[in-house]
Amino acid sequence: MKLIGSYTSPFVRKISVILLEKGITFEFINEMPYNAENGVGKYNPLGKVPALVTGEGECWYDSPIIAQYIELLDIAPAMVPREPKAALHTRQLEALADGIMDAGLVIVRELARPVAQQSPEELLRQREKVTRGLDALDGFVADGTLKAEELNLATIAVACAVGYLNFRRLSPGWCAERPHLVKLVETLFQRDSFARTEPPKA
Ligand SMILES: N[C@@H](CCC(=O)N[C@@H](CS)C(=O)NCC(=O)O)C(=O)O
Repeated sequence: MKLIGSYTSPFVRKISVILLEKGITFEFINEMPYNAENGVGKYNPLGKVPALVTGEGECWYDSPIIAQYIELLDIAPAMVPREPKAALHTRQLEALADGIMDAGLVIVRELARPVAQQSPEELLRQREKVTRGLDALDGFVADGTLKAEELNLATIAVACAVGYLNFRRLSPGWCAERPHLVKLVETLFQRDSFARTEPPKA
């Protein structure tokens, strides 16, 4: 199995963590999707990472689909509950975490533009998504919807989203008033799978 990805992508990290936790061996093909010369389009017409190529040559994207494909392999530990509605709840939490990653990515891209071309309105819009998303996640940990001691697709996605904000220093004070979320991500960050997929220091 080959995972096409970059070491800084939180979506790729989510998939890497799942594969490591399940003990599935894979080859990592490092591609930089934002570089002019990159081979990502061979695997995903949208030119985005991650993509997963199976031993049979099937190619899967994007990260929620890859996560679903991996669950089909039925290798423990299960990352999604079997009961359909509970599974949908888990996937919705994944979508929320992925949305925070998307907003973070837009902020990083916007800040990479010359200052005169940056849109303060767009930056604010995206920052509000991050803030509301983090508030919602903190509430979900507080009410027990998300549990720090549970390893599943939702908790992994949440830790990857927060890990990305930390890595890009996008929301430096996020932990000040979100103690429940802090506990969840600190628990996840202690796992070997997270240590092994930490984004490279700049
Ligand atoms: N919804 C996609 C998002 C993936 C994504 O945005 N990946 C970024 C890297 S973090 C990318 O490859 N961007 C390249 C581009 O947008 O051209 C997923 O979950 O896989």
